[in-house]
Amino acid sequence: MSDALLLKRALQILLANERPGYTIPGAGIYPFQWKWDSGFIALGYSHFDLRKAMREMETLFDAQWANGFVPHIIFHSVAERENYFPGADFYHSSLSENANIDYETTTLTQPPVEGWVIERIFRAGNHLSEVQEFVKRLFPKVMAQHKYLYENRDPFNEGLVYIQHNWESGTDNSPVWDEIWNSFNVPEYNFSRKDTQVVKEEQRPPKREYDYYLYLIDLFKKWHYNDKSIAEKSPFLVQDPLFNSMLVASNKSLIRLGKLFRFTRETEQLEKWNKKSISAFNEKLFDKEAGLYRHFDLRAGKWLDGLTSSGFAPMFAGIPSLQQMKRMLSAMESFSKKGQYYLIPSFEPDDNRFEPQRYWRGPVWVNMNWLILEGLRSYGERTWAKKIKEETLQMVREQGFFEYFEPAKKISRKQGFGYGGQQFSWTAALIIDLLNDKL
Ligand code: 2M8
Repeated sequence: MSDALLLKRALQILLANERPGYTIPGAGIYPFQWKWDSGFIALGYSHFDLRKAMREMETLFDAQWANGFVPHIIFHSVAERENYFPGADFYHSSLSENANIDYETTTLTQPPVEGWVIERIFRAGNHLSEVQEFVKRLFPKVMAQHKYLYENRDPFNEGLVYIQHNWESGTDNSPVWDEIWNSFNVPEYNFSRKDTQVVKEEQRPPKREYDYYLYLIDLFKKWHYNDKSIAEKSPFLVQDPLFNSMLVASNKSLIRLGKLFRFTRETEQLEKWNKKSISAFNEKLFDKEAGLYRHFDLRAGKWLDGLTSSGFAPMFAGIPSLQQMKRMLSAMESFSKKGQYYLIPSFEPDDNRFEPQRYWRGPVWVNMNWLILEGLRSYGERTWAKKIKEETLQMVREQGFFEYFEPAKKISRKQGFGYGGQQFSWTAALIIDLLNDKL
């Protein structure tokens, strides 16, 4: 497929997934607005329609809570209620004193990509007063989100924030969570899965894992979604390298924007937060032996077992030194299984828990590839960045605009399809970005 055709398809997908004021990640499987998906989607829009890009972000922040928290799903459409589980009635967000009263949302968040997304939108249209006004309007909202995170998700004041649920990581069923699930018991829940009606079971998390996901939310409900109680009592409390990288990268973007738009007090605060975050990041999460960053389990007081593509995300935020970055390249090489696999599988292929088709347990994801290649480029590592870019385009050409992708090149060539949802928005949005890129 030519680049022109690929671009045309990508544009068609984004527009087909567009709903009034927001864009769904994928029809059938994800029928509402998702937080970090909206960030990648806005980036795609910024190449051809800045208004759509700005609107995607504005709609997301309309659902922000009183305490700055930004929920991970906004259940805009009543008509789609029956098509997704767990929905608004499971979360029961009004149990929290901070919940948004105008929108039905979840009570969990997702990686804070908004700061750097807004900077990219600004760069795409900085001469336009409409875009400048957008930045001025959104800056305080993103700032409020960061304040929420630093003040409520960092109980030991380390500069690293924790996630309270695997759904907050974005990498839902990663094998790194397995040992947490093995550390406690939960009841069997009775519910009807919606995801496995549209995607094959072997490409989604098993039912027993969903019981754990739901149980955590039930615990939080009991505590009225109070972060203090969650930090004190919940069995799941993790400092995730992807989530924290997005926070640091967004801090940096806000610092640059804050200087331009004279948010002086905020900029000083962001600089303080970031200094602390970066040094804690390198001291606590970098695994010298493996050559990449790890997840830290605050309950068990140790790294979680397993190497993931999230461990490469800190490059996007400029966190590793040049020397650490070089070390990460050899880790990346080993994820490629001597070139047999497309870069970058979501989980280390030599680990016996690796599953090439199952969601975040092995397949390649376009958003992770994009973040990592942007990170490499910022270090001047053009060869690797280009390699990931080309492999990503090739994989999408062979398999289509799927949610996630078969890593083995041999199988990809023959099979002609990927996994999970089809006509997937962030895949399309980021392909638009890659095709517009001069790398
Ligand atoms: C997946 O997560 C949702 C829950 O949030 C699900 O499985 O129902 C993840 O891949 C997540 O990162 C993504 O934002 C979401 C929508 O694409 O789907």
